[in-house]
Amino acid sequence: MIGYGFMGRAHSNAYRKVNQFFDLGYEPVLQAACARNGKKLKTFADNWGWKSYETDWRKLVARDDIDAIDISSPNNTHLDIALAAAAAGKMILCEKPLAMNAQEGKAMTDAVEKAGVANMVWFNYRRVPAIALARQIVEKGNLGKVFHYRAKYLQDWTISPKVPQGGAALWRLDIDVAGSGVTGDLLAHSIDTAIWLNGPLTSVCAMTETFIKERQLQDEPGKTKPVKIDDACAFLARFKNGSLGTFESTRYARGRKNQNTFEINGENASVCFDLEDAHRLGYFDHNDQKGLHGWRSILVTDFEHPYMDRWWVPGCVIGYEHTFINALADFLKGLESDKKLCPDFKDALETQYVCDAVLSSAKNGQWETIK
Ligand code: SOE
Repeated sequence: MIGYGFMGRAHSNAYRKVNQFFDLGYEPVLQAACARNGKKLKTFADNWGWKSYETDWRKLVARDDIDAIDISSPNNTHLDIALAAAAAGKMILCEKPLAMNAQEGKAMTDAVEKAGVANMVWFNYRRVPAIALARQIVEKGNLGKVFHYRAKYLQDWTISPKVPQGGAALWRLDIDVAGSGVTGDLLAHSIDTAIWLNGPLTSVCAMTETFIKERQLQDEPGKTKPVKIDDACAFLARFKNGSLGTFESTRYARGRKNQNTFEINGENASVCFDLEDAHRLGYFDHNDQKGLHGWRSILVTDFEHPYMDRWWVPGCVIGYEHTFINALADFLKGLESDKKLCPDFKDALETQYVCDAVLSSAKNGQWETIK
């Protein structure tokens, strides 16, 4: 595994737990962790039980005792690592967004396809049981014709102009490392979920804003640098199935810490979800008995709900970290069958095309068609 930040911890936890909760033919071995800062890396590796560590990712990729590479490092490192790992015949589990832009994402997708290596992207929210239940409801056709898809992804941690950019944790604010702001970081999640639940988007029209134009550099005290990322982004979309979409994301919604929501309105029923109330799925069924119509709030913890037979007894909720364990279990199970693993690089590339179209629409003020 390359990287030891927030995602390095979430993924390490998944590797350690997955076989305790799922019956799988494969068992991950925590063979080596990799990052540039050897001292911090050792502390991290010892804490999570990684057997060894490397400070140069090229050495890690060259090791023949390693079958899979997990890319948990910042976005500007994904391309080179993925190309090298694919060429070395390793499986790849890559953190989202797939790449800095679609051009990089396409090169990565071509490389894994050419090498024929198993690959996935950690769009963990697909593995929230309530979201997976929404997918089952959509697949059963309960919604009927879909008219509207509405998504929001709101946070508030960059409102202070004192928050610096760059360096560990704050690389998300640095365009050269992140590739974009909320579009790649947050809307990529919303778009991935939307494509999964409602099919492909065909065109978008977006606006973005950078509220704080200049920030101090975390690693060079006293120096500042212009901020080039999108702090906020809102876009309209058309879906292939004829429905209309609205998407909004910001890191300036005071009070919203990680509010990831969607609502789908169909002719027969609607579903809605809010990550801040993650174990519940809202469902409205127009076919309910007259006079008893109303939104149900389904507590998604029963054994028949997605993933929940693997966890506790009904009523006992699971959390954020479990979505990564569920995702890893699906990946490992996929290795045992011919079924396409998803979301893989190809799926994530679709999301990347939408992100690119959103950013260029925001620049040129025009509707953009999705490739
Ligand atoms: C950003 O704050 C972030 O950590 C994203 O990078 C994650 O993908 C998201 O799930 C939580 O928020």
